[in-house]
Amino acid sequence: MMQSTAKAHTNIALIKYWGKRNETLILPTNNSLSLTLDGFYTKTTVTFKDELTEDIFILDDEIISGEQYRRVTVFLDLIRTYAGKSGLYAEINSINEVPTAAGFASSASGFAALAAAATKALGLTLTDQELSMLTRQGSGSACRSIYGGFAEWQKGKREDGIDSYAVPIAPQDHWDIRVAAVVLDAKMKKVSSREGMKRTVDTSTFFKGWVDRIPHDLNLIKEGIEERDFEKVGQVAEANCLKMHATTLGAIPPFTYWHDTTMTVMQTVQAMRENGIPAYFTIDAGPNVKVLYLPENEEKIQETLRNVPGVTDVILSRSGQGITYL
Ligand code: 2P0
Repeated sequence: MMQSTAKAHTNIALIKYWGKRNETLILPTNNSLSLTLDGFYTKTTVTFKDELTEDIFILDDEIISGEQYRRVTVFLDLIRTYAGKSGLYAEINSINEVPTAAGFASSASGFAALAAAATKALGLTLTDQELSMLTRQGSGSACRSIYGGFAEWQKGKREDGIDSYAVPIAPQDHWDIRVAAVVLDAKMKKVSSREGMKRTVDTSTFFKGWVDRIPHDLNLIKEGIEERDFEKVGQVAEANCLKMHATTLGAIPPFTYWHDTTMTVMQTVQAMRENGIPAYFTIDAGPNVKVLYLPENEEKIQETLRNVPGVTDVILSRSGQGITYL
């Protein structure tokens, strides 16, 4: 039977992907670097069946239609073409263990699990780089979820995108660094990351400054990861996040993902540092905050963050594994 099940974990970017140079192929303007998280994953079974006349996508026991369905079938078309199996449709059954409230993009673990299961079901044997390159075309950040631990998405130079994929930087067991996802009670009008990064590339006065500084941040953070230097990694990650968010303020029209509680959590993290507890924040395209910390400070970090007014939950995670087949 042409069936396979794969599990992929989501990842948090410490050097952010923010800007595309090609929207169709999903080619980025800058390299990014992330930590895969063990707490959040998607498990997907893909079954290709001769009798199907279209794909069926079931997510958490619900049949999906609309834009979410379209993105999945367009991505499967790409894999079918790659495998020379056009006209062969699949049932896709996914379970998401990524709480949407935590503000993690389930698209990262979702497209990574889908790419892995679909290619395996079609009998393709791909290298991790080939799988990452394919996965990228489903959702950019997903190409980093092929690997456990730390991974870097190399933007590549080619127009056809075959040199744009993620590579492993350090495995899951390299370093027990942890992430607290701080969930806020923040109801905001959403600017999707796709729309937000496009507006920034097209209009933000600060975009050039963002791109220019990436090589510097990447070099430093890679040194920090290798040396397991928490301060170095934390400082670079926090500063990189602030620069990414600064670009949105220079866009036309300007926008921000921050809520007043976002600011309060950021200040709480900085205050913890002043009190001798090392912790650093990073924020994606939403109001929630992710806090980097070391195991010995877990209790204090969790308690402090839970006590911030407007914080509804704190979800802890460790370094996670890459793609696994079940
Ligand atoms: C990241 N984000 O590096 C950055 C930081 C959001 C902020 O990747 O359009 O869902 O599917 O390639 O991967 C979110 O963007 O966007 C994202 P597409 P994606 O994690």
